[in-house]
Amino acid sequence: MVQQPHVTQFAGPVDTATYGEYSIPGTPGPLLRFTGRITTGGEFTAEPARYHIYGGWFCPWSHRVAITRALAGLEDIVGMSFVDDDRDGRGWAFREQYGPDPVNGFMLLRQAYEATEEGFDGHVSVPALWDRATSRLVSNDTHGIGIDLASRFGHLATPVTDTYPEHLRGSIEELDGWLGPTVNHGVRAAAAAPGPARDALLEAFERLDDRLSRSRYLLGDDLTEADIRLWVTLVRYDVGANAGRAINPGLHVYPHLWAYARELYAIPAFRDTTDFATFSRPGAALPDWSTPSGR
Ligand SMILES: N[C@@H](CCC(=O)N[C@@H](CS)C(=O)NCC(=O)O)C(=O)O
Repeated sequence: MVQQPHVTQFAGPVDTATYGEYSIPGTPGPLLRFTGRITTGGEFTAEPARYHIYGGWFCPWSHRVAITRALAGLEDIVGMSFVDDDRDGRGWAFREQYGPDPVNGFMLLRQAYEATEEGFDGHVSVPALWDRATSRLVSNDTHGIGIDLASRFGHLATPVTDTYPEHLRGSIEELDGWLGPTVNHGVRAAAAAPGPARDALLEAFERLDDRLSRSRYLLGDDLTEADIRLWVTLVRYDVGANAGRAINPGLHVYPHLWAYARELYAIPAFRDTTDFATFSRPGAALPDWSTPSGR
C-alpha cells in the first residue's frame, strides 16, 4: 500500500499584483454549480466522517451551516475547516491563520471545484460540502447544505435542537421568501443609498421587532433554521453594512429584535461560530453583544 505523504500546503500571501483580483472567468454562470443532496439510499447518504464543509469565518452563508452543524450535534460527524479571509485572483485559499485543508491538503479551494468538474470556470464559493467517499463536492448551495445537516443525520447524532422540524418547514421557507430578499440580500443595497431597499429593510426590522415582542423565536418556542438565517445578517449589521450608521442608528433601536439577537448570541452554537474581527469594517463600533438579553 502506498503511504500518502502528509503535505501541508499553504497558498502564500494574497498577491493581487501577480494573480489579479478574484473574478469569475468567462461567462458568469450560476453561482450554485453543485446542488447535490444527502438522501437515504441515493449517491450521497449520511455517514459519519464522510463529509467535510469548507467554510469562511467572514461569510454569513458559511456561518449559517456552522451554526446548524453545531445545533445538530454534528461536530464529530461532519468536519469543517476555514479558508483565509482574503483572496486574490486564485480565489479562496488555505493559509496559516486557519490552518491547512485537513481533507485533501489543497492549497486553493479552487482545487476542490476542479477535482469535481474538470476545467471548472465558475464561482469558487464557500460554503462547499465535500464528500470523502467520492472525492468530489456535493454542493455549494447553503440552503440545501443547511437543511440536510439539520434533517439527515439524526440517526448518527443527538441534536441540541432540531432546527428543521417537519411541522415548521413550510413556515420556515415562507419566512425565507420575505426575509431572504429584504434582509439577507437587502442590506447591501440598503447601505448603498436611500431608496426602496432601505425602506423595505427598516420596515422588516419594525415588523420583526413587533413579532419578537410576542414570540420567543421567529416561529414561536422552537429555534429553527429561520432564526439562523436571519441572525447571521443581524450579527454583521452594525459592523458591516451599517458600520457608518448610514442606514439607521443601530439594531438597538428595535429593543425586542436586539434582545432576541443577544439571546441567540448567548447560545454556544452561535457565539463560538462568530468571529467579529473577520467581518467588521475598520473602525466599526461593536455593540455589546454580551449584555444579558433579559428575555
Ligand atoms: N448565496 C450563496 C452564498 C455563497 C456565497 O456567496 N459565498 C461567498 C462568500 S460569503 C463566496 O464564496 N463568493 C465567491 C463567489 O461567489 O465566486 C449560497 O446560497 O450558497
